[in-house]
Formats: sequence, C-alpha cells, structure tokens
Amino acid sequence: VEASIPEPQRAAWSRNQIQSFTDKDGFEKEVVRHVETTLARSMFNCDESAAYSATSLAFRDRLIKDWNKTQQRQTYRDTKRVYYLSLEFLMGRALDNAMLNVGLKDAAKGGLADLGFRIEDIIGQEHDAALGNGGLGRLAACFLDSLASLNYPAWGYGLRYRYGIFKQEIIDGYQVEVPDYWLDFNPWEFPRHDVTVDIQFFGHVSKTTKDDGKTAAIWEGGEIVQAVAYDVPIPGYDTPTTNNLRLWSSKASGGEFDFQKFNNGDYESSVAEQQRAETISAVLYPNDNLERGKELRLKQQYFWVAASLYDIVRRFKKSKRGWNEFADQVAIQLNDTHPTLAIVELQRILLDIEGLEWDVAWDIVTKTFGYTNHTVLPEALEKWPVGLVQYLLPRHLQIIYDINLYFLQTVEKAFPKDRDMLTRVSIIEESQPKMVRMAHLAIVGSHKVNGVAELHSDLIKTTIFKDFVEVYGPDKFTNVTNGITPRRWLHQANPRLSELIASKCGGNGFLKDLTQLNRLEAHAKDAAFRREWAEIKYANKVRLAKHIKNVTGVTVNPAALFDVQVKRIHEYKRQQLNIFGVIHRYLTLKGMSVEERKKQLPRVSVFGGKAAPGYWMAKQIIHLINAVGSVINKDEEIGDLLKVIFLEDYNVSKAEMICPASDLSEHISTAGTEASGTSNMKFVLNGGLIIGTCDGANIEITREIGESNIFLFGNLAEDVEDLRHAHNYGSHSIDSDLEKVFGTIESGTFGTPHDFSAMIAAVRHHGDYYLVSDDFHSYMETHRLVDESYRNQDEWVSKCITSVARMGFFSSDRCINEYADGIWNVEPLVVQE
Ligand code: 6GP
Repeated sequence: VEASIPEPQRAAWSRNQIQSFTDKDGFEKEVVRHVETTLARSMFNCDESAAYSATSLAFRDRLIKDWNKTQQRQTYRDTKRVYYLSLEFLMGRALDNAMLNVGLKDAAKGGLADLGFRIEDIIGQEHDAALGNGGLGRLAACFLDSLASLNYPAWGYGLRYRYGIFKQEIIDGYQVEVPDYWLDFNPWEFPRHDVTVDIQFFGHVSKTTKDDGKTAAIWEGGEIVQAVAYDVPIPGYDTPTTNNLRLWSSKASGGEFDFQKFNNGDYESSVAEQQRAETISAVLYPNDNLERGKELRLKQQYFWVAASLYDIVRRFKKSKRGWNEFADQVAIQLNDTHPTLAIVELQRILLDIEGLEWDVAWDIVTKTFGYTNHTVLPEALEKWPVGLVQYLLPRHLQIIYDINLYFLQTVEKAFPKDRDMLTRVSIIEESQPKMVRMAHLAIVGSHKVNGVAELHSDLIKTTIFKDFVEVYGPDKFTNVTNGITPRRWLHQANPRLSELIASKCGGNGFLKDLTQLNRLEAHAKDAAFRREWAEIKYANKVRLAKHIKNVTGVTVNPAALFDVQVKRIHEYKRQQLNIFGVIHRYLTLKGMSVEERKKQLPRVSVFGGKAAPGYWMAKQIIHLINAVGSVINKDEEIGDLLKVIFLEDYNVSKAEMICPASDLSEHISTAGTEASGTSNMKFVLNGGLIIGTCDGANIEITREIGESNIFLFGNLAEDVEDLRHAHNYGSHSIDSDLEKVFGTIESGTFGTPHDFSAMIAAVRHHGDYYLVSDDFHSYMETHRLVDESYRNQDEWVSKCITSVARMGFFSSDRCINEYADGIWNVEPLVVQE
C-alpha cells in the first residue's frame, strides 16, 4: 500500500530538495563529496578511476532528480505511455551522454581540470554497457534517447545480463572470445529490491468451474524464479524529461539459499537452485541475425516479458480505469519477435486472472501491440518447438493454439477451400517437430507491423509476409525508416564538427531538429569553410591512426584514404567481398612499375566487428583479413600505399572514434539482405562518403543526398533470385580478376591455403549465395571511381558537406515521431523545470 500524496504537496517537497549543481564550482564540490564519502577515499589518492566514479555519481544525482520529476508528472497526468520491449539495448557509455544532454559538460571539464584531470581520460574510464549484438540493440538505444529528448512518456524493458556481448581478442589472426563482466561498478543503475515479480515456469494446467458456471484455466506447479528490477535513467537532450529503462535480473525466489539443505550437509544443492535461477539473466546470446532455438533463450524471453507485463498491468491498474481503456493508456512495441510471448501473456492475464471474455481480451491485446521486423533472413526468423513451449509454458501453448484456431477460422472464411493458404499462414508449422512461428504470432497479435527501411518494408510485404497482406489488407503493414540520434553520433562523437556545423546553422538547434542541417548546403562551395571541415576530418584521422598504432603496432598515414567497414561479421554483409577487393588492389599495385606506383593514392582499409562464436565462416573471414594484413603491412614495396587493419573488439565507444575518421565506409550487403543498416547514416553524418549496394537505407540515403554523392554498385534486389538460380542450374562463370585473387590465396601468399578453401568454395562451388562473383567487377570499378574522386579534394569535401546538409531525415527523432503518430498514438508530455 502506498501513501497517496497530492501533487501540490509532492511538488513542494521536490522544490525544497537540495538544488543540483549548475556550474563548475558546484560540480567540484559534488565530486569531492562523493570521493570522500560515497567512495570513502581522500582527494590525495583520487585516481582516474575514482574521479570517473565521483563524476558519474554527481551526474547521476542530477539525473535522478529529473527522473523523479518526470515519473511523478507522468503518473499524475496519467497520459498514454509507450513501452519498448527489447532483448537488447546497446547503450555504450553513459557519462559523456549525460553531461551533454544535461548541458553541463563544460562545467565538468573545467572542474575536472581544476582537480588535475583531463575530461577525455575520465570519460575513457567507463566500461561500455554492451547489452546487445549490433543494429537491433543499438537502434533500441537511439530510440530511448529520442523518446526522452522528445518528451514522450516511455519506458524501455530489457534484461540485465551479467555478461554482455563478449570481448573480442585477436590472437594469431583468430577471434578469441573473452567474457565481459561489466557490473563491477555501475553507477548508472538503481537496484529496486522492492520491485520484484515471481515468474512461473513448467507445471501443468487444470480446469476449474467458477461461480458463474464458466470454466477457467489454472496454471499450477512448476518452478518460480524471481525478477528484480534495475532502473537506468535515460536523460533527454536539453529537456528535464528523464525516462526509465527497466532491466530485469533473475534470482531464486526462495531467498538466498536453502539453509535446511545446508544444515543437512547438502551444501551443493542448496546453492544449485540459486545458480539455476541466476542463469536466466546471466548472458546475452551473441548471435546477430541468427536464432539458435536454445531452451534457456526461451526462458529468458518469457522471464522478461512476464515481469514487464506484470509491471505494466500493475501501473495501469493503479489508475483505476476500466480494461476498455487499456489500449488508450498503453502502447507496447515488440523489437523483433523476441518479445512475442508478451502477446500471449497479456491474453492470459486478461483471460485467466482478470476474467475477461476471450474476444474482449483479444481486442485489447491486438490494439496494444505493434511489431517491428528487422530482417528477412530465413535463419533469423524465430521458431520454437511446440514440445518445448508445452513443457516450459503449458498454459501459453493452449492460448497460442486458441489464437491460431480463431485466426485460421477467419482466414478460412475469406479464402474458402484454400488449404495451402491456411498451411502457410498458420502460427503452427506442421513440420517434424511442430514449430511455433513467432513472426506469425506477432503479426496476428499486433495492430501494426513495420519494416525498418522502404525496400525492406516492401520486401516483407512481397516475400515472407505476403499471405498476411492478403489476409489483413495492406494497411496493417507500414514502414518506419530507421534513424540515429545526432546527439551521440555527431555532437558527442565529433565535437569539433558539431561545433563547426553549429557556427553555420545558427547554433545547436540542429541537434533537436536535424533538418536544420540544410543551412550548411550554401557553404559547400566556400573554400575557407571546406578547409576547416577538412582540417577536422584530418584531426579525427590522426586520432584513429594513433589508436591503430597503439593497438596493432602498425603505422598508418593519416593523409591516406581511410576506407572503413565496421559491423558484425556476416556473409550477407560481405566482408569477404571487401577483403577480396583489397587483395586485388594489392596485386594491381605489385604489378606496377615503381614510377606508376608513385602516382597511386594511398589507402588504409580498416575492418572491425565480432563474429558469433558459433559462426565458423565468419571467423574464417576474420582470419583472412588478418592474414592479408600481416603480409601487406610488411611489404616494403607497397609501404603507405596500402595498409590493412583489423581493429579488435569493435563496440559503441570505438564506433564513436572510428565514424568521424572515415573518408569512405562500406555498406555492401547483397541487395535485399540488409534490412536497413544504421552505421551508413552515422558515417555520412560525420562527413564521410559511402560505397554501397542498392540495399536497405542506402537507397533512401541516395535519394536524400543525391546520386552523385554516393558510390553505388552491384546487382539489384529484384535480380538476386534469378542470379542464384543461374548459379545453381546454369553456368556460373567467375570474374577473371576474382579468380586471380583466389589463385593468390591458393598459392599460399597469405598462409596455409587450406584455411581459406571453404570461403573460396562457397563462391566457386556452392552456388555463391551472396553474389560475390556477380558484384565483384562493379565493386572494383566503383573503387576506381572513388580513387579518382578523392584526388579532387575540393570536390570531395564539397560532396561531404552537401551530404551532411541533406541528412536531416535520418534522425531517430523523425523516426520516433513516426512511430508515435502512426503506430502508438501517443503525445509528448513536457516536464516543467
Ligand atoms: C538489424 C538489421 O540487420 C539491420 O539492417 C538494421 O539496421 C537493424 O536491425 C535495426 O533495424 N537486425 C538485427 O540486428 C537482428 O538481429 C533479428 O534482426
């Protein structure tokens, strides 16, 4: 029972609280206070780590005041809230972001300097919060920033993994995975030991007759695991709105451990239950765009959605509104199919616990949920064996069957005699074993389904979800092209460029309305401006070159063209195409006379990205990149003309250093495979050009910035199927330049040829599914155009400036506003200062 305190009284208390710091002196006092009390250290032995901790705590205190105000106001006004359910939130570092969003970075910089520290060193102390794999998780993090910055009442719900994505080490050219335990000291989370939910697994279902004579299902027995909430404040930029990210941690429900067993001498099993429970939130599955169907993963999913829904329903019930108002108060977005069980769980709550009729409950459910699809790759579409769902969640399986029954009945009415249609759209796949198709369940249980870029949203309508468009009509399917937050990806990552842009755009307004970047366009032809622009790019490259030297020992020339491909390693993203291209470049240089070579443009090819630990081919690609680098980087004939760098452990904070330093970045997926891509947006926004295929958001980037400002190549999505067919059933001739590359690898130039034979065989003998050979020629031709273009620096820099000026569309603010209007139907709620 909570005391109900009237809003005016609450507000008065808040006003009387100690004021947060607003300047350098106030900040210093707070740091000293935290060092001496919270950390129990003296300022005489305050090292960088302690200074980081104290600085973070000082900012955390500030955030928490705004957080309280925001939550109180949202509760008091009781407007509709958005809940973003995502199994991944790839947040990166929090301190720099908090300082900038609150607007007190300069105060902190000055204060830290007074205390003898450089702010960059202090920021660098923070461990990335790496609770995600790649695009999907980072998108969720950008969305949280935009939701808060735009003052939407919104919560994120996720899992508090003890181990985030592994740390990648490169040993002898191979990826080695090291566990990333990141929770040693995390000032950004608040444990809420009072906010717990008991989550049930296993057991059985029995029927009971209620007073009104109706039967109801009861789910009994099994095992209970406790979910404990940890809250992370999410500050908006230039607004007091501070939203909440609630992450659940698992714990045995019966307290610490079983003393009874302990006293009986059975120590091991007394801790076993505890350990089994804690396993649920122990580790993030390290697969990107791949589902492996592991039981523990399904447990994670249910644990997290059940805790989140309990919380959401509890909050709704406090408002004392009727269930008919639920969907007016609550919008839940499913970030891919990972949280699809939430649909079933809400139906179960309304039906079994709240006693609503099926149709009434189902109407509420479908009005509440929206589903975002992030991939068309078949290997990433989630399916769970019926038997496993039955064993783990027996009541949920019954409900899934009922949902399917009612759904198929309506389909049958609309498509009488079309049995194939029923088989195709069914939530249950009649395979051996039978499977629950999560995407089908997500579509049936949501009112809107969206893809993440135009091409992708069209593709889901014409391929994987084609039948559902027939069933529901086209309006249920929509597009929301992804975006990125300009706060982190420009202002924070590239402060000098951000400042230069501000000087021409009438201040920092572009950080809240990115379309204001168009004011830059007029300056693309201004030689003095271009010089300043180029100087900043050069400084960013010098910084990356230093990092490369530090971590790899290789010296690279910052005047060379920096050509970057950083993202998860995946055959569809085609890092193999890139490294084959690098080998081709090397062979071309080797074949030149000394005189000819002198005329060539120096290049640095930078790669970075993790391979899923079980993805053998991706690991081979990493090995080849490193093997090629170790030969080329030592070749004195080649010198600065070509360097090949693999940067280990690519993550958010490294991306913040790499993006601003690229001249050219590679987004070269097989057409039709990359749903959107978001790093393409980050690189262009930081004044780099891109080489890419007509895929994902590259297409919309081209439309916005203009064809002459992007290097497009390769086959189109509409031709992919025919080409694949031809590889398998027709003749498949391989580009002669690519054959030369293969020949060089096979001659042992880069070490034991056998190591790379599978990569070559995939192209030559196994149907070249990713169309490497089909696109190789136009890829190399386009790189030649890049070289030519880069020689004319004035024009190159103009292109970069023009492109940045036209990137306004790709802010995640635009994207969140589209979700809010078109899917969630929520309004911003401004929190007064
Ligand atoms: C990714 C897509 O591969 C990427 O193209 C997109 O930009 C990103 O989602 C955000 O929408 N998908 C995943 O990471 C994934 O695992 C199941 O999808």
